[in-house]
Amino acid sequence: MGAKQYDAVVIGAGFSGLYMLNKLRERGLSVRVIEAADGVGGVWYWSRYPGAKCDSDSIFYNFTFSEELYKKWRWKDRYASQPEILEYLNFVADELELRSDIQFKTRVTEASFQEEDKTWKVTTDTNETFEAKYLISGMGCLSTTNIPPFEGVSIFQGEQYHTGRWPHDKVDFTGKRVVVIGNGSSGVQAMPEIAKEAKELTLLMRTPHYVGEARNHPLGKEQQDAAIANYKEIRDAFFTTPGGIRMFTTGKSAIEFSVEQQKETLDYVWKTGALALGSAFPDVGVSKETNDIVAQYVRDKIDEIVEQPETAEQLHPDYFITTKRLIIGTNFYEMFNEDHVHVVSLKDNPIERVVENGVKLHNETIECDVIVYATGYEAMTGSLLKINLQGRNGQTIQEKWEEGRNVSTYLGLTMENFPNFFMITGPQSPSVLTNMPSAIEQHVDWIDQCIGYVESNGLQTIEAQKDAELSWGKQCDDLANSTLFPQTNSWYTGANIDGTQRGFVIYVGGLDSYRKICDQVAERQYEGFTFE
Ligand code: N01
Repeated sequence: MGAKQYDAVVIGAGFSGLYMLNKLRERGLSVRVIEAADGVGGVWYWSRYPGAKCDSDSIFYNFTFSEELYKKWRWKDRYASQPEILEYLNFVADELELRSDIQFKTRVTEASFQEEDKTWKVTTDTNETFEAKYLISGMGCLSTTNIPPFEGVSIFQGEQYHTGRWPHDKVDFTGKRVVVIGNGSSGVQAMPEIAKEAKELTLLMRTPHYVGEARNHPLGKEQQDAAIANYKEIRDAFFTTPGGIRMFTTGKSAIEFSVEQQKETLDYVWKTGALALGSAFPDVGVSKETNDIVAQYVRDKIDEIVEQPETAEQLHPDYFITTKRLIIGTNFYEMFNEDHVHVVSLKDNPIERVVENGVKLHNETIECDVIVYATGYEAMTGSLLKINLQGRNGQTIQEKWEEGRNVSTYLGLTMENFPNFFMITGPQSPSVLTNMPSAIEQHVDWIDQCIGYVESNGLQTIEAQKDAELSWGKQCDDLANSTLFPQTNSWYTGANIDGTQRGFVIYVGGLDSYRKICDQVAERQYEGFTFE
């Protein structure tokens, strides 16, 4: 069978792929979106674990490019649950009639740039070939799951699940002994739900994390109406704030306040939704003093909530707060007051292997019927590195990035030697440090404008210059090194996965500043790019 011809191939039908498709279709381009799942949704299709929710306020966790579309949807809760977000993305696909251009149950395995005709040749696991002038990754930052290579996984006699690849049917934990490995956002959301059914629940914890109170609640009609009425304000936050979302802030360093005022502020945050622990004092990510004040506040809260002092002590985090993704949860610390919920620190008692009836640690074996891997993702670069992506002269992305985190991009959007290839929320863009739909809309709009420029000028290719790439990398590194972020082992740095090269690959300067930089590049006729 010959290759199917399109103007653009987009990989993934999550938020990114759906909006990119809509934009390019409006531009009159032929587009094929290739999606591995049998439905739209991306990460929200796969992450069906109990309690899965988004930690951005729901009224910001949607598209704002169309006022009409925005006003047709009402969120039920302050923090939308996975089923509700999936329903929203299906609603978007239906409203914009996107499905006819999406090919489901198909995974891109290879994509290579053909010098002869300046097109991308894309191959899939269904043995199909597509050719397109433009190739766009909408694969997201957190889509390739990390299952640590524990020995013995295949001999375990019970059930095993990863939070990021959860079955469609409900998993029944009733009367079962459950081990959860991992206490990031996924584990923290899933455990209190699992604890409601399980006979025993044991968390195997490598690092204690900071978990703030989510304070989720249903949105009443009045709040829903206000969200609709405030469309312009919500859209404005996408453009004018560092996180692409309106968050509570004092606008000042903690050290400008008295000890009583600091506590009052943090009490307010804890009562109203503790994601704002990361924004109440804007220097929390750069000032050790502020960081310590906020971190100590959470440790004190843990002591207040957890009745057993030894357990509370075990749950005390000690890295700089916010340098790993801040977690919000409901009943997480409270859950440890129940007799059937336990935590085992892996610090001096690491996992040795999975055995037939449980998990063997250095000092003991925890017997169980179910193992839940809440062990996260090969974040930021994992999905891109999984595809055999080859640019000019057969250079692979693995070669370019030296097998991992030595990431080199221009603006987190494009790469030298990979003409007409774009990454939506790629490494070295603000991505995961923002409200994702805000970052996605900005990237898609920019890519669409860029493609418009190439097309209207009768050009064949646009490609990042090496110098521009190097200087962008330095700008990203300098900014990151002025913060506390690189000092912590996290998925931001790739250090969540043993043996991965370490590198901080996120632009920390804020979405508002980043947008200005991208706009300026475009205004200057795509400064830093070459054309053919
Ligand atoms: O993954 P994680 P996640 N042995 O990487 C542990 C987004 N998200 O799926 O901290 C033992 O955060 C690991 O330990 P350590 C959000 O951006 C959002 O929970 O590396 N343990 C950690 O405890 C989030 O940050 C929402 O020492 C091992 C856990 O597994 C991101 O997705 C909901 C291990 C992994 O935590 C990822 O969250 C869910 C090993 N070998 C996800 N390897 C919301 O919007 C890893 N761990 C709320």
